[in-house]
Amino acid sequence: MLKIKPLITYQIMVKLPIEIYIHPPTQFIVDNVSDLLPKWKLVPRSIIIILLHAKLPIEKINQETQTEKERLKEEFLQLGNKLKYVLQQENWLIEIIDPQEGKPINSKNATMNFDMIAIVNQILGFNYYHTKQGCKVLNHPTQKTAIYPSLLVSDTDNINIYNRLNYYF
Ligand code: B12
Repeated sequence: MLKIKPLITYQIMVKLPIEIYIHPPTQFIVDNVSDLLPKWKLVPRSIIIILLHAKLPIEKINQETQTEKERLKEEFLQLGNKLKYVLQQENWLIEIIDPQEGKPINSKNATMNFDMIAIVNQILGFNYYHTKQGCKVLNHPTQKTAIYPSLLVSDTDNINIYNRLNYYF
């Protein structure tokens, strides 16, 4: 059962859905902000969880899943950069978190990475499981493992982001 409803938009190349959830940061993020976002002098007020629907399950490692993950990362970066541009016009801070490694794209010296799966589990309540190699993989309610989680953080509030997304996208 979903705790909050997503905004839905669509990918550019393949018309698959993108779920967008806007939420205040978790206590873990607030407590560890200097390790997660070393450039920031303040605590973020919003996190934007972006779940891109994948063409296929991505829990296996093979050429198909790697190609699909690259495509999804590109889709995420296009959306992330667009939102970044919109919010920066109004002098808000916004950070794109690299979905592969969980560190801000523009400050790789972070000493802790955003654990996407822990965040999605905590905020949205989606389950996950551990692979043999110890990676946590999401079990999305409808998509199962055909989902690509990614994240943005900002110092503006949830309502402002929500309004910008509705206006521009
Ligand atoms: C490291 C990693 C791996 C490692 C796993 C080792 C490990 N110990 O984690 C390796 C390289 C093995 C791996 C493999 C795979 N991975 Co991987 N991996 C990651 C990565 C980069 C980080 C995971 C992480 O942070 N782990 C945290 C661990 C290290 O810490 P922990 O002690 O267990 O937990 C602490 C935190 O959870 C913390 N915590 C608790 N609450 C909170 C809240 C917040 C906000 C924070 C920051 C921390 C936090 O407290 C805990 C205790 O200290 C994520 C991307 C990301 N940034 O999330 C992708 C990611 C989880 N992987 C992913 C995938 C798909 C895979 C694969 C399954 C397949 C593939 N095609 O790549 C393969 C596995 C193949 C197989 N058959 O096993 C996807 C999952 C997508 C999904 N649909 O769920 C992710 C999200 C990357 C992506 N965007 O594509 N992976």
